[in-house]
Amino acid sequence: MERTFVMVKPDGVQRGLAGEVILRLERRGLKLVGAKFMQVSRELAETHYAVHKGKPFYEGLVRYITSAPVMAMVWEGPNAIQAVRQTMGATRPTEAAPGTVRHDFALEVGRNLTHASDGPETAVAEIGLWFKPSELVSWDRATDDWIMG
Ligand code: DAT
Ligand code: MG
Repeated sequence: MERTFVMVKPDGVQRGLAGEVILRLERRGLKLVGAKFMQVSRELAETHYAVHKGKPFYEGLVRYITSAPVMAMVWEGPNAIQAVRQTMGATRPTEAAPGTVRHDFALEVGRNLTHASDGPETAVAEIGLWFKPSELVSWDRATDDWIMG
């Protein structure tokens, strides 16, 4: 079973779309194993986006992500990383497929609503950065057998 880090960014929270994002991941069959509503510190933002340091959009990205609260989450399921990235859509909302969160609710890359880990290594690193092990809950869901064969 795979886990991935997902965040509803400040624009998503401000626009009342946190529930919409959760709804879509729940309906997909993914299982929530951790969540916290929080204000992101500059230090955490810089660590999370370290790979983008030096790029022209980096400063704006850090300012955006620290500008207001976010909903940080960990979701679990078979191929969770790929499934969540697919549900969120392409980084640029105008390139995201219809039916994806970024297509359906966003217009600009700098306000693209969500973050999701992009691979197994980044998922492990991001989950460890944002959550303590004790903040993650392994639980049996009554519908698991109907979602996973
Ligand atoms: P993703 O969030 O789809 O994993 P990414 O890791 O390439 O995309 O970039 C992280 C975030 O940085 C992205 O969600 C929005 C912002 N970003 C990326 N490219 C950008 C650009 N050319 N201009 C402005 N913001 C950008
Ligand atoms: Mg990324």
